[in-house]
Amino acid sequence: MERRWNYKTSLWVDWCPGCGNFGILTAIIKAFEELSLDPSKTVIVSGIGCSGKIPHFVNVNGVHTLHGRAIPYAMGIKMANPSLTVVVHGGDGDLLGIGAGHFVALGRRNIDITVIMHNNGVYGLTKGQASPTLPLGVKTKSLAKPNIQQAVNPILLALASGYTFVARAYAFDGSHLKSLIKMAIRHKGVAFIDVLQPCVTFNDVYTADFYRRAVYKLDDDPSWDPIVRKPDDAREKLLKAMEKSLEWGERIPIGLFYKNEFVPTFEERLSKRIKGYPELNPANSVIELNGKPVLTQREFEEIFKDFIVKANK
Ligand SMILES: Cc1ncc(C[n+]2csc(CCOP(=O)(O)OP(=O)(O)O)c2C)c(N)n1
Ligand code: SF4
Ligand SMILES: [Mg+2]
Repeated sequence: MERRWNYKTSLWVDWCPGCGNFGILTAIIKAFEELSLDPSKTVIVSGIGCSGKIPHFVNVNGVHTLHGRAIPYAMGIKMANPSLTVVVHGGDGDLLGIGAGHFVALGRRNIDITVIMHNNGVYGLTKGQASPTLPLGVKTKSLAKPNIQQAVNPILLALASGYTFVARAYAFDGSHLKSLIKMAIRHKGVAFIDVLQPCVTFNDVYTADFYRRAVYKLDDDPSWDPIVRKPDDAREKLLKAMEKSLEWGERIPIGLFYKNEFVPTFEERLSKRIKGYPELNPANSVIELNGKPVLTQREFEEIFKDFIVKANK
């Protein structure tokens, strides 16, 4: 019989009413439900920001770590225990400002985790400064003058860094976002979803009204086929995705830009160097002292009992 889990925690969700983060939270919970992910084998890792609060609201393992450092935590978790489903949630400041180096490194490694970016164009938690995705010359209400820096293009950066699944979604198109999250989690390799997320408090330019008018689905074009079906197609599909990623303004494409499962994952590359990996990994290795385990399972559970996630059924 299929197991049903309750993925909602009972904590009060303290985002501003109308925030796009609510759409992302609903979509991730629905995706987990439909994939029937075991909460004890699933981990959400976040940085600091309004977006970073999400692990508190989803009843799976969660790590709310440092600003910009969600990706290295997630990489460590996945490498130590490759059987886990690992999902990173980060803000645009978190992933593409302070954490940009880690974002690029993860693409190069192609570790089998999913990165979901809450892209609101601002540093929401710290009162609306321009984030790395706010275009040059745009003035949101908390900026004294128009933005003096150029924006980075998250889709283009992900493609150039080596991400093997790259998509964009809109926070208030819940069923579309949910299906992309499911595809991203199932994808073999590193997946990135850039989620356009209205910030009702600080971003009065990229509002829900603006996105409702601008976004269109790549899928609506029957000739759009972003999936690499044989290795030789990769270059052509990558170039097409890069070109498509430049479209921004009155019309903004959402959907899948690129998917390539022919690139070996980091786990596969590592297994060629480390005997027994990934079956034998730090999470299931016995740590011995003088031929005896340092901790038995019971002792371990006793020490860490406050941290063990028990799913509500
Ligand atoms: C090392 C470090 N630098 C700066 C901060 C201050 N800080 C906290 S959240 C944040 C930016 C949040 O913006 P974003 O990542 O886009 O997340 P959002 O709040 O928009 O979801 C900053 C600069 C911090 N907590 N730690
Ligand atoms: S400040 Fe913006 S991003 Fe943060 S909770 Fe409020 S609306 Fe959402
Ligand atoms: Mg932000």
